[in-house]
Amino acid sequence: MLETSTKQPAKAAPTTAQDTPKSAGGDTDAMPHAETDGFHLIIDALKLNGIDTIFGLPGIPITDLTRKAQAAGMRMISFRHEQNAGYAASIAGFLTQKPGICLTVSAPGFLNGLTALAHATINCFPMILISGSSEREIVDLQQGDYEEMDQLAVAKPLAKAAFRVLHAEDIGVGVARAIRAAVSGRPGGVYLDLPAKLFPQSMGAEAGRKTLIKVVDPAPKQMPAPDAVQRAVDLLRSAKKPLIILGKGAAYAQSDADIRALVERTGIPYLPMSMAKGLLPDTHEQSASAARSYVLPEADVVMLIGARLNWLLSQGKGKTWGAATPKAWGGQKFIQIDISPQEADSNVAIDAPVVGDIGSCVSALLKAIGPSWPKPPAEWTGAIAERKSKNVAKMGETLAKNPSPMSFQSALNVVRDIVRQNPDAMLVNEGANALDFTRSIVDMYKPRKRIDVGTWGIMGVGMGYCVAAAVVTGQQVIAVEGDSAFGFSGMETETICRYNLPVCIVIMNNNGVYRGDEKNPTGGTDPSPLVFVKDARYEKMMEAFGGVGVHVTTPDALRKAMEEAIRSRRPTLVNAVIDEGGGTESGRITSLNPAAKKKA
Ligand code: ADP
Ligand code: TZD
Ligand code: MG
Repeated sequence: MLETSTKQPAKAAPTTAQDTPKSAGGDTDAMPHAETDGFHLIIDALKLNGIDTIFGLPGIPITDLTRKAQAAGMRMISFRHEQNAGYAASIAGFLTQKPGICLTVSAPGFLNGLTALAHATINCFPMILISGSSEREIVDLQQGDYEEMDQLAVAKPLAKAAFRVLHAEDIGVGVARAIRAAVSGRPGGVYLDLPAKLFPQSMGAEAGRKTLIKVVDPAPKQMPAPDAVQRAVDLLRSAKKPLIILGKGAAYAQSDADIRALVERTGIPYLPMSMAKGLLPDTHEQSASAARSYVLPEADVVMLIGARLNWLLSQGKGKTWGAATPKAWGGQKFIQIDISPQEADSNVAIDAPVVGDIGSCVSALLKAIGPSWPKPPAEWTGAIAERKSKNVAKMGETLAKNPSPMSFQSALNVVRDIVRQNPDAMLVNEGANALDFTRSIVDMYKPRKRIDVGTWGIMGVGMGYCVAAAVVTGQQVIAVEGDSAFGFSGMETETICRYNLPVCIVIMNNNGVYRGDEKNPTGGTDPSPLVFVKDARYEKMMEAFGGVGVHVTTPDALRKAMEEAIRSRRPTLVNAVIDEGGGTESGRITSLNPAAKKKA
């Protein structure tokens, strides 16, 4: 695809709007006068840069852009709501290191996509939100255009960068700048504003082709300074109880072999953050996941690789880290490997910041460490192993139980087996209890297979992630969804069926948010704000669109349904009925939930 667009002149514009191209990839809409226009220049600029997929939703002024993109051989994945298209683009960026593209209409479509753009920026995923916009002069004078909004200004605070293109001859530069901004340094979300008047602007095809830019080295390597590497190695050498924490930045970097070599050569116990699970198999003997609450307060030197000390790590302070009070430092020394020089010291002092891309940093560390490195003291690794085996045995007991109705654990025990048997499958996960139990019970075996609620802990990423994971990787997708979480993007089951994607959604249906047994304290007829229709038959949604729906109440039935879904690769929704009293409020983050002093 890339080849074609570099060798051929930009495609010519159709003479009329009805001149819809009939087949993909050809020059069926070519015009005799070798002209091109905004529509084609955008498509050619994306293709020239190896971008072959767009996630979006058509309408004025980008309807023809979606048609022409498909006609030009791009994969145009059309959603039912822009937020889901945006989440798909964001995770496509994470999985491929190329910016995921989301295409929307103006004002409301743009705003729907904007949540996902902010999500991409917060999670350090490369993404470009491309939105059509209304007429500049009407918008700027606020004269009331169709879907009027100053989108560029709205996007700026939530994006890593934001650009607007007014003239066809600037499209090449606009797309190039957007790509560079999205993937270089710390990746993030970029907004590209394309006013309606840009699309039909025409120019000579040859002149248009010359305005396009093929971005050279979009994410340049950033080598760490030798003295920063030495400082980190010296600190690591001094440690009696070292610990490595792998974050989703490490997963993004695709330096899997070197990261594994660093962990194994040093023999240091490691903890994967949720989306770094599988970077080394969760069954690895150095994994300290099953002893997390022991290793965090006990460690003396902690090396963070592509993980921030944000709320997910209790800001590096407080009880989690062994300190007496919530704001106090636990006494650990930190090494932090990150591409952003501003990340260090954001929460606690970082003694050895190593700034650079993870690939270059880890390979520099491996060199500095040399072939032989003294293993950490046996008291440390032994104490961890002891806690691990106790906790693993305890978990084994819980997983072996077979209560009726099913518990989260008895259902997830099945998912755990299925993922072990299908290590290449992608696992999408959202919810509260449905998230926390899955993260701890379901082991991952390969890098970048687990994608979840991310830095914000948001609901709604589910179906968008499923679509992108299937489209981008071609692998089977398994989604473990809370019933509330699923509802945020449930309509995209139609999208999954329409594109016939190998997605198996398992809803942990406990009738509500956190649990399904809450009552209205007044005794009135309105239900509690936390519960849904009892025994909702979500599987019928999938059936409505031609997919497979299964209602299960036992682990055996769940196993059978999942095995069949994977065998057939058909879109499947398994509605797994879970004990409605089995969850905890806010899952594992109850501590962040303000509690009233006065009981109602
Ligand atoms: P987690 O939620 O898994 O703890 P975070 O999203 O908090 O991970 O942290 C990811 C970190 O990784 C960010 O600080 C980001 O700057 C960094 N990062 C992302 N990509 C790279 C890369 N290629 N090289 C170095 N650091 C990176
Ligand atoms: N809205 C958004 C966008 N993100 C959120 N995180 C929330 C609301 C609040 N919230 C959570 O933090 S978890 C959750 C909500 C609404 C749903 C939990 O219910 P569930 O999972 O059915 O998905 P469990 O298994 O019942 O706990
Ligand atoms: Mg629920």
